[in-house]
Amino acid sequence: MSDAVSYELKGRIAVITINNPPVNALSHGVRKGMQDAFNKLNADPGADAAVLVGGGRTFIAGADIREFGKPMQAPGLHEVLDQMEASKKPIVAALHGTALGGGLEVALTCHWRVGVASLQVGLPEVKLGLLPGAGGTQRLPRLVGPKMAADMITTGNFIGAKPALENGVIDEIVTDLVPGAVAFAEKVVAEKRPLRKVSELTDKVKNVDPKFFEEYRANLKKKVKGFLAPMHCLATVEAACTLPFAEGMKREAALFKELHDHPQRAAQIHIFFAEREAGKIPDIGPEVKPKEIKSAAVIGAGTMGGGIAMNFANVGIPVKILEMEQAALDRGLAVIRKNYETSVARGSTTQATIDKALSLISGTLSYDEIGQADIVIEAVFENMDIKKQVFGKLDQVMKQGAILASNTSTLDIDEIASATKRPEAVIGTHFFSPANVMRLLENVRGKDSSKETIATVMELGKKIRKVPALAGNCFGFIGNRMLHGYTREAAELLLEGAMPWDVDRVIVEFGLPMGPFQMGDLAGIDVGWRVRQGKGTPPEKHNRIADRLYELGRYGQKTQAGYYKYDGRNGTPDPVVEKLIVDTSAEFGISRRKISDEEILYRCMLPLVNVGAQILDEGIAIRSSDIDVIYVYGYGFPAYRGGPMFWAEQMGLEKVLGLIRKYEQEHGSRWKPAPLLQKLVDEKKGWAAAKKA
Ligand code: T1G
Repeated sequence: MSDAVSYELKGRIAVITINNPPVNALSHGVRKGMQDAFNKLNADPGADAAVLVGGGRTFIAGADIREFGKPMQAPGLHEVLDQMEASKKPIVAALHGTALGGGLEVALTCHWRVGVASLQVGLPEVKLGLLPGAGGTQRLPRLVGPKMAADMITTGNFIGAKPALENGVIDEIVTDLVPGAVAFAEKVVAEKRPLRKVSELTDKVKNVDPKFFEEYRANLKKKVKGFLAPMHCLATVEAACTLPFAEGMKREAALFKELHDHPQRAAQIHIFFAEREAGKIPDIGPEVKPKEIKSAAVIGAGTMGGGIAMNFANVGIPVKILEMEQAALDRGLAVIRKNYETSVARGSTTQATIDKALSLISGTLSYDEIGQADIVIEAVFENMDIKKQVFGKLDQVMKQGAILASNTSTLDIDEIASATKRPEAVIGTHFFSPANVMRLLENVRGKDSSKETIATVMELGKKIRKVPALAGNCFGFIGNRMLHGYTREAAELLLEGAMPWDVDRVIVEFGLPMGPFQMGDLAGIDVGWRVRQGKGTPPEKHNRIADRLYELGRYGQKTQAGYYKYDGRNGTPDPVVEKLIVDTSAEFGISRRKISDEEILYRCMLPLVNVGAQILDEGIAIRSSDIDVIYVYGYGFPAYRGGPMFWAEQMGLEKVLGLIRKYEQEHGSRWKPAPLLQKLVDEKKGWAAAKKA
């Protein structure tokens, strides 16, 4: 047998074990080993049945994602599955950990399935821009019916052992996996049960009302937002309910190929691996042990403080929120309770779950009551003096060994740390609003942040179900520093001829949840104005329109007027703003021109890439894929475009540089290309070549 697959008899049951750590992906070696094992089973007079099990922490977690886009080596998965289904001897899948994608498809091809209580099963291919391509779309509906199959396949969400048992995905929950599965197989043999092939089941897929798919498709259309895969997934489930199995399999294969060959697949797989890569810090090895965070404190019960506290409570970590006044504390705790109640009302969580979380959140007005927390996160007003005061106080009250973190979104971590005698324990933990929802955690290392402090907040990020990425210390770190170029160009485009609703339409069509002016109206035009005042620099031409809106008291959604006029949250173009913009151009002697959608897109997106290249060159970002993770999980950049750096590389860095040079000629030095971009183009290399050692 091959190293990846072993075959061992337990009594008259052959136990076939997959060993391909870390997640037993269906690599070529595993497929070949399975083929050999099942050949051996059917030729083995000493075996009446087989149990298929995964070695280590999980059953098969899918096809080997690294093999996509490369020529597939034989045997292919279909060949192995056909061989398994044709087996003359019963095969029982023994499931633990996460049986996902091709792994669940292998299990669905077995004649029976048992699992342990902690099992998770799912078909998450849609998250990779794909669909289940090994029969999952035809077999799962035959077990659970079209509704549940469509829900699981179009979302990629996992289900636990209990719903899996209740819906027939597994036949039994066993306490001890292999002995339980062997006993189940022996029962099947003893009872001479006929081999049950899921592909032959029809009850749940016949006479399905076509209206079901019409309605499901209409609802799904509202949710997919530019992602191609979900609709293809639904079409395959429909095929399972309208075509014979073999025809349905052909439909699945055809739709799978369409997705496999589409650029979205490469982009979403890039983000899958980028998310995992972002957690690895080159100069921090496994010898650096993260501290365990068993308790937390948050300074400030505002929008960010409240959201940050919820993250800790949601994973069972008690958190204490400190405020200066009782009224502010009460307000903050009330907002948290309301957010939880909204989630229950929406059905995204249960009353029991939020009761537990709320029981872990408490408030205080005294610094003395937070000193024993393992980590404290400061989320007060974005002002250096206030932050240094807070950190000076934290330095006095926090126990030695505690992590002192700041949720600052732009300010200098080293200067904040200078207010303490323990800069090694100070670090930035930049959450994104709403902090209990947005998945990104941009951690910011200061020059004195210790490796242990960094390792701790990177590990914590995963624990509170965020996607952690590490940035170096500079104004605005990675995300906000890049954003400046994007918003600057958007403002310039208004002076030159575009309207806010033109720019926002192009950006939303590109795949972001909103454009820069809708974002400005949501964040508050007054907030932007105050930040500019705070800088104390002379007013700039490109901010004139925003300053005018501020002077007119148009702060955005909160005043029901900003770049748009509002009816609740619904913004519509406003002739008042149109006139204000045209007048401002005239004031600067700018003759307005028609600006193409393509120019709008490039003028807004390419500053992200150019500044991204500069950030990479400075080592503020460890790798370009970290920048992609930050933009996808923090700024709503569509995952099906892979993030700004991946998008640029797909477009071709030479073309990108050409466009930047063109805009430099037309609009001046703010478009000066990053030297790294020039260097990579000269050397005909990609971002990977820029990675610091
Ligand atoms: N292929 C290759 N590598 C994989 C992998 C896979 N399927 N799954 C995980 N890894 C690597 C991962 O990159 C990381 O590597 C390490 O394993 C640990 O992963 C035909 C088309 C299983 C829930 O989409 O969701 O089947 O960084 O850090 O947090 O229909 O991994 O250590 O070098 O994520 O404990 C469908 C993908 C494939 C599941 C474990 N399957 N994996 O989470 O560990 S498409 C999936 C996950 C398919 C068929 C189709 C998670 C996990 P490294 P990790 P984790």
